[in-house]
Amino acid sequence: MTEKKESQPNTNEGMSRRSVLDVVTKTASLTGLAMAGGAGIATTGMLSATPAAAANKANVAPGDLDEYYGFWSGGQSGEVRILGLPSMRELMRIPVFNRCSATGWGQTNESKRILTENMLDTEKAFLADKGGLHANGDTHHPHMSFTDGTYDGRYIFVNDKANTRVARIRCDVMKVDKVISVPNAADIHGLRPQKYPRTGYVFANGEHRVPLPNDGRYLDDPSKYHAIFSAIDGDSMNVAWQVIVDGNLDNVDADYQGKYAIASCYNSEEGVTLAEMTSSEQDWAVIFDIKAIEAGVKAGDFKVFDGGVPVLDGRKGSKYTRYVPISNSPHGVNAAPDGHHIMVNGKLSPTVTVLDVRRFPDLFADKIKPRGVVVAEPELGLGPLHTAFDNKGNCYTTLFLDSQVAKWSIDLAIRAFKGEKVDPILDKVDVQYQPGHNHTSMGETKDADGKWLISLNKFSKDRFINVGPLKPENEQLIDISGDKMKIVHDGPTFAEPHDCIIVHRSIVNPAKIWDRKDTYWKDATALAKKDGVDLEEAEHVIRDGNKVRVYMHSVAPSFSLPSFKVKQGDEVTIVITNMDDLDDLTHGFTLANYGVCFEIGPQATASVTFKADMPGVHWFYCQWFCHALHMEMRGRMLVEKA
Ligand code: K7E
Ligand code: CUA
Repeated sequence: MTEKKESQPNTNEGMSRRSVLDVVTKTASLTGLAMAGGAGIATTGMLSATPAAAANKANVAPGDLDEYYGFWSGGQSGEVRILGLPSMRELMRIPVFNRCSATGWGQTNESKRILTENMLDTEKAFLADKGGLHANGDTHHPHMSFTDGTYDGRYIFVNDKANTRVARIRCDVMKVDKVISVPNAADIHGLRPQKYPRTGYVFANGEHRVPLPNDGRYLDDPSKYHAIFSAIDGDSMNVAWQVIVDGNLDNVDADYQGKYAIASCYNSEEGVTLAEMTSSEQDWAVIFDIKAIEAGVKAGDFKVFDGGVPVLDGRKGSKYTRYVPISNSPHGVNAAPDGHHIMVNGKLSPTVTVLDVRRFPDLFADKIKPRGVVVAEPELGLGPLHTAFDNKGNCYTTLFLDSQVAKWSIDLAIRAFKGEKVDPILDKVDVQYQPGHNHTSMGETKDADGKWLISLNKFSKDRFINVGPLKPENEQLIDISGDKMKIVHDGPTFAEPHDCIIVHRSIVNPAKIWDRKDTYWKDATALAKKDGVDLEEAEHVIRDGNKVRVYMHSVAPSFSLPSFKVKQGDEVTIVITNMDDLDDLTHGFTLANYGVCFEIGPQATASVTFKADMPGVHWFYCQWFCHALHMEMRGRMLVEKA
């Protein structure tokens, strides 16, 4: 079956025979629907174009493979999801800041190490009586590592706004390998990797201003409150340096030259209440001069607060930053694939402000005024939040309040800004409803391909059968290959995919099975070595005082130990190695009534440690359907009464 999938062509030619048939059937059925459904549907705009032809392009038939990987943030669910595009099929969930009942993320020793090894001391102390782990996370911005301005397939980075963390996902196994807590900053929101020459830095915005140091001494002294911009080294996942800025930091992007990062800032008032925060007409975008900051670090021009990180002063007047006034409360920041233009989305202003990075050197040399880097400011509609790009110099901006996406031309917008009587807006499409982020296929790289746009809409309202007061969000796939945008698919999703990226599948090459040499389970390997156990042949119970280590391997449909004994009160560590090496042969280990449950991928080792405080016989079983005798893949733990 695997062989067959592998040989499936993934080109448009490969689908074309089926496509021809599909056009015929879809045209017939949608014409029927339009007649029966009446005017209510037509007002959505979905049927205004030729939906059959468009819908056909998004159709990926059973057995066919998608052309793109979508990496979706899971918002308050704390995870990252993998979708296939254009089918919009959800392929996998990667637990990140959440805990996962299926895979044991947050329970296995391997995941606990990753989740705790880079915690701050204050955080560790805070969590000590709460099981040592955060219970939640809030992912917003998943972004892939770059090399030379385009995705390189190594990592996905994602922020946790809820607990001020940044995580890294290894794209070879699609598992998190690093989680760090960012010191000094509060509530990481905007996050973007350096595009050139490579990632390099991962820029992370601490959104909320907090006292620095935030040790309980200050509440109402605004001069003590700061927002912190962080540059994380994407290779080591250490925070390389931080910069104090004025205002609240919102979103961020990097240029295509590797010289600047640009963040949107709201709350130039530096207020702490809503009325205070929105009273001013002008906020700003802050531009960071990376080389100058690196030189400042070298020269020792910083202070150190928590975490041993150099913190530079980038407030107004600093040589490390420049502040470009932008109308009230800008939000998304998006670098265009032309390599020169940076879009700052107005949110409370109906405009997108276009900055030209080629003018930044003059700005830092004080040869031009801050607004001198603005080359266009088209008025697009109400509530512009984020902008995506095609490969033809066009932009696609979400209009939250208008529930629309506006397509506009960078060139026309620049000409209009110079006074020419041209309208930069090329098209608008209604989306259902209230879009936040959007994203185009490869659109945040120099390889933007202009094929697909996804609009991540915050409300679905009437688009799906009602599931109660809490409704899914609605993610709409839009065909942007022609002059007019065409919505071709509605996809409900659970709270709350803020953002996503769409990556061509040729860039992502995950492994089919684990490599036994992987260091993911390095602690288990070290433990086994100490105990003189070969993980691949393991069927051992080793007692060390009141600590018991149980080593097993699994080959479908059995664990190497049919039963083992421990004593009540023992601290038990179970280490299991899955010796099956077939694609898609995952086992699981559930220890009934002990709350123990985890995944063991083919050729992987996974382990868990718990206290055997409940006497009796407890069955353990494989919870990943693996074999015709999967139900029989089980054994017993006897906990002898103390
Ligand atoms: Cu606009 Cu957190 Cu990227 Cu939500 S953020 S929309
Ligand atoms: Cu092994 Cu189910």
